[in-house]
Amino acid sequence: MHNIKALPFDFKFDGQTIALIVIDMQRDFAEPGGFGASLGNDVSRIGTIVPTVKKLIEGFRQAQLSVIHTMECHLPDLSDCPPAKRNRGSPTLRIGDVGPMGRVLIAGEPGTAIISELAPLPNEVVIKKPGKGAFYATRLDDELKLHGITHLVFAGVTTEVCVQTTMREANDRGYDCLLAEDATESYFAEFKTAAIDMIRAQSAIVGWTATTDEILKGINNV
Ligand code: C5J
Repeated sequence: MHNIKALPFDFKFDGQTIALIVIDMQRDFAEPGGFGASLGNDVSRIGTIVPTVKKLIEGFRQAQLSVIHTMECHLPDLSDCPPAKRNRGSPTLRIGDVGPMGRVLIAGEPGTAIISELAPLPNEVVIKKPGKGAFYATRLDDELKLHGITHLVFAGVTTEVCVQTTMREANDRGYDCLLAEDATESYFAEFKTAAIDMIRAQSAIVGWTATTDEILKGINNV
């Protein structure tokens, strides 16, 4: 049995049953000219976690544990993008519009790609997701079951949107979920703090949180 020092109490798991899910570390959320910026956000906050997310990914790879990446994106014909999502608000660019990094949030476009420092290896699962949650309209649950995964560590962006939505979906499906506090970020500092508090409140009602260093110690049984 492995043990990670976490809040609100230690997170325990058996050897190969744990996987890392890196949520939406895409240029569209982290760079000027992408989807995040089109909504009026200061995207510079997202880049600050790249070294920590990289350290976490490398730790999982070295421990020969699964790393799964997700990408929020849509088909070029937008058939998987509900009008309610595309037409909401007054962004400077809507999903599918042509921006400085290609068509916003469209699969295969330069801006939709995962940040190069965090690029998936050829053997790693990449889940393209049309929603905020990574289980909605994807094969994620099947992939996890196929590999006997019961425990999930989460990193990525944004804490209170795609990360938290996916953790809630996973929790409802029976996975034990742990968020790497310093490997997730939001455009809003207060939303990140609130999301972390919400997740681990009420005896881990959605899941646990821990630092990347504690997670790496735990997966290596240090
Ligand atoms: C958002 C995400 N914030 N990955 N997506 O639209 O959190």
